[in-house]
Amino acid sequence: MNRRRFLQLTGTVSGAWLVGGVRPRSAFGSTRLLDPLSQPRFVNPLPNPLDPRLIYAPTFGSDGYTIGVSAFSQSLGLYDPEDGAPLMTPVWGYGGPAQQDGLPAATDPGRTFVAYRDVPVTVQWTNDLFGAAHLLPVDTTVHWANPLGAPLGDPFGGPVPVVPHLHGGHTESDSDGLPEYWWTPGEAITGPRFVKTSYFYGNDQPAGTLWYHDHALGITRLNVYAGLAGFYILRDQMDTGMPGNPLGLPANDPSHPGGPVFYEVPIVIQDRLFTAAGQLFYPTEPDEVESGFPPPPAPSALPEFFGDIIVVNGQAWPVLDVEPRKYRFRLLNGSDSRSTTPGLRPTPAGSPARALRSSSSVLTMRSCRPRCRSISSPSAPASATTRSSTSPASRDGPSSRGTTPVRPSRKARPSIRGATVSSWRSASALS
Ligand SMILES: [Cu+2]
Repeated sequence: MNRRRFLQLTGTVSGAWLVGGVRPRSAFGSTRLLDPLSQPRFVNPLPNPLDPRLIYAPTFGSDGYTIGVSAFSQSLGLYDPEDGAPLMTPVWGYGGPAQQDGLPAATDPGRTFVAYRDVPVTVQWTNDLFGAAHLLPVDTTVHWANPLGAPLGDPFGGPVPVVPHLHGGHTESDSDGLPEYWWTPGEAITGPRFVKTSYFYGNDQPAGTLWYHDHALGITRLNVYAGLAGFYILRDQMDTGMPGNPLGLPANDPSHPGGPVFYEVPIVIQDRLFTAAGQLFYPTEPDEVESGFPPPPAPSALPEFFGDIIVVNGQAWPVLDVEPRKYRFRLLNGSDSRSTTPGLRPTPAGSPARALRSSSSVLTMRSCRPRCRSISSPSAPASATTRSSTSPASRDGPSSRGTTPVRPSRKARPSIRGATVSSWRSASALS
């Protein structure tokens, strides 16, 4: 059996464990996790990363941005299995300094950069995680940023190092966010190859779908998992993103006379584990203890990670209202290890909620004819402090049994007659 085949098999097996709800208990200790079967599916509207309110606005000049990394809480579309109330999740995110339309400044995933070929942009990145320890268990026994130079295996309490990287970008080395270019809040401590915090992106490459994410040494997986990732869409004179573009691609038109229309939809798929209280959970795995040797320090890094709740554009198992027409999707696998074979298939007729619950679908599309009246995308990431009383779950009232998924009411949610995006398999990796 070659290595590739071995990885395929083991990846499939561990993925199946988690999706089926059977977990290797030893890995998670006594932590009570949120049961994926307790969560409603396909009720959270899918945010569109190209909604104008989710696109970064330049903050200085026409080509400059100031983007910070900060800690906050956000609704990822999870609900308390007991009473249906939305759960808030402490996350990290990227964000600009200004509030936009009352939406939070920082979001998970981060807002979208829309850049143009051969038009360079400058981003002043800041690390605003002042006073924060890491949200997740840091393995201090591996080669990592280790800002305090602590002895191997010592617990880590901060300060948190970050460094952003534009994935797929043709970027000058000093702005490429290599793993040893990190810095802590206020640039108090910097990595051994730190150069600067104002990054230059030349954009001298073909139009395409890029993404940006954290890249700090030895904790990239954790920082991305905490929320530090977002889209970077590069356009050119052919792929303008405007209605009537030379390629004839479906495009968005927020100022369409009949109301805004969104026919171009970036989609980032990420798998997560959550505690029963809605906190991000990342397992630890002590190495095997061989007799005669002292137990190794925990936590130690996992070879792979598979979450059992699928989050798409920052919302768990969302739904997208679509018209019977062509759409343009840009797909990004933002998971750690989970593989994805994107595909569209018709939603089974009948009771879609029940049929889809056990499927591998990550996103459902609900058809509306002839025109989607309310565009689902503007619902953006929920604010940090409010609990919406009009969320799909709470609108249906409390669920009587803890494990019963909260279903959308028939009145509020027309029956699903569309398509689903299914996932699993193939390969992804964070660079
Ligand atoms: Cu990358």
